[in-house]
Amino acid sequence: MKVLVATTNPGKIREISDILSETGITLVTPNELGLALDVEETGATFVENAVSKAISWYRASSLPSLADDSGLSVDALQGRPGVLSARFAGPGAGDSANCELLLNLMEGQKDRTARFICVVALAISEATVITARGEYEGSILAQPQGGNGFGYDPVFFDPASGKTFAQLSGAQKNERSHRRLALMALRQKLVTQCLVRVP
Ligand code: ITT
Repeated sequence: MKVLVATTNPGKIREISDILSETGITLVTPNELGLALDVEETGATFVENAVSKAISWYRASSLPSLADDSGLSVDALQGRPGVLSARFAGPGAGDSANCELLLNLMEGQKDRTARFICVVALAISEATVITARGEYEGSILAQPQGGNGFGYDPVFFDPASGKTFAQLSGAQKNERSHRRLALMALRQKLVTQCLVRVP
């Protein structure tokens, strides 16, 4: 099955490609097709945004399109930044500005529990979109640590490894992340519906 990785985020493309490399799914990137698309994210939920991105890229490419809408949900901030994670510090804000704003808001907070959430949506036609969700719980540090990954990885402490996601190698993060859990759940749905074979 040939699938378009329907995202403009290079960190996501890298992780999705690595995680799915062990499946029978062949991925193509927007760059490889010479496609560029800016899908406005107006949904109130990860599912709404993921489905809307998957359908938009499907329309543009006529290929099965796999979108990812994801973000960080912080308990002490009532789930923020949530669906606004990419633009928490304003439109066009970069990863370090977003992390800095988060750390400022978390100053003095005792409850530092947070979870990464990822919803993947695979559009296989205009009318058929399969979704799956993954969540991974950790906590927010007071200072960034580590240089790997992207987004909020430097401030997200993973209790299982005792490190931030940015201190893990790509392979270590991909062994357990919210993105892996979502993609494996999606793969299971595809296998159940006989859309892919287990290699
Ligand atoms: P596309 O819409 O093109 O896929 P995007 O980066 O705008 O790219 P989202 O709207 O889903 O995607 O926002 C996701 C943001 O959530 C991302 O920019 C990070 O700030 C954060 N995020 C998601 N997954 C993450 C991860 O694994 N590690 C760190 N931060 C993550």
